[in-house]
Amino acid sequence: MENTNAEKKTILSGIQPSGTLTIGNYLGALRNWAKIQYEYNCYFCVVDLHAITVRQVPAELRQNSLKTMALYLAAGIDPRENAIFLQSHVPAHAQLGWVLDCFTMFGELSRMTQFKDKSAKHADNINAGLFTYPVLMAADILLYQADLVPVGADQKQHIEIARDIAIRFNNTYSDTFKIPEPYMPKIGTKIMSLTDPLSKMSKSDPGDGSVFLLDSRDTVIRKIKRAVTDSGSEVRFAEGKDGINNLMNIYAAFTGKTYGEIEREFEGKGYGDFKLAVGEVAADALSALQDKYNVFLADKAQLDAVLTDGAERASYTANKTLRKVYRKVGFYSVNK
Ligand code: ATP
Ligand code: LTN
Repeated sequence: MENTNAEKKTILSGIQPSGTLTIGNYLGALRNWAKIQYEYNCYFCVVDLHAITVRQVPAELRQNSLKTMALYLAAGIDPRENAIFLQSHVPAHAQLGWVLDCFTMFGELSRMTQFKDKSAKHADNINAGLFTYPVLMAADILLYQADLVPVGADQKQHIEIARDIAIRFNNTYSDTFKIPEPYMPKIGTKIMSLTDPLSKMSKSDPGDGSVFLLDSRDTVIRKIKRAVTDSGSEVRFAEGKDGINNLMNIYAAFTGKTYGEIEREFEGKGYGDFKLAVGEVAADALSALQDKYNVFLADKAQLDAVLTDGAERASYTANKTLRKVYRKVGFYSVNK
């Protein structure tokens, strides 16, 4: 039986419109949102404020925001059940972000792996937003009193800091924020780059390391065929075989097969056969997604309607939390 809204737990998650989504975003996050959307009260956000921590071309950012939205819908996220919205349409995110900046320590932000990685990648633009990124993410989550945050493994550290900030705020005043938990899939939680299986597949990486959700069938198959693997030939999940392990993870995530089943399926066959099979299951899944995506992207009026409705629903909840926070920290409000 379906839970009523009041009994349902709350979920919030987001993806940056910083490029075209990858199969990492899909398997680590988006696909799981679609699976759990009816069991929870969900807020799914396109985090455009986060995206400008890295310089974006304005016209591309606008387009990528709509494309990301259309991919949410194509993945099956139902806008009648869930609030789907752009972060910049709900000013409470930036407003709470500022308050929480004052409850976050320089030292704890300095330890964030994503900050270290991104500041190495963008050494010419290590801006303050890149540094305080996790605080804005904490605001995203805490505004909705989210119980769970479905993300890939790379975001675990950011959810931990969101918890620490929430606990600190609650201890300073009184219970204000729900303390959120990460919610990660068992398979597909960290898809690695095809060209460097020791680093995460990422949508802002140019080149052939990432399979993008809008890649053509030929491109998907070509990229996977050329994926870096070791010099062996046996399809087996084992330490040190990072490239093969990653492809097995991708294959398992798309087919639902276990590693044991995959090993048996490819016994006596080489990496070539295996790579082709991985390429084909990925390409099949993406082509079904792309057909739906094209329909959603073409209907701009519908996308705008979803965004308007989503922002309205999100603002209602977000503003309730923000008012509470403003009152607790001591901001004066005029009696109306
Ligand atoms: P960017 O390259 O712009 O930093 P990204 O590809 O790392 O972006 P995000 O927008 O930062 O993606 O992440 C959106 C969601 O996708 C998060 O929940 C994140 O954990 C998940 N995710 C991102 N990359 C992967 C991956 N390689 N494997 C599994 N999940 C991933
Ligand atoms: N930091 C995330 C994107 C993100 C997010 C969020 C995820 C921003 N706000 C709130 C979950 C909940 C990322 O870089 N992957």
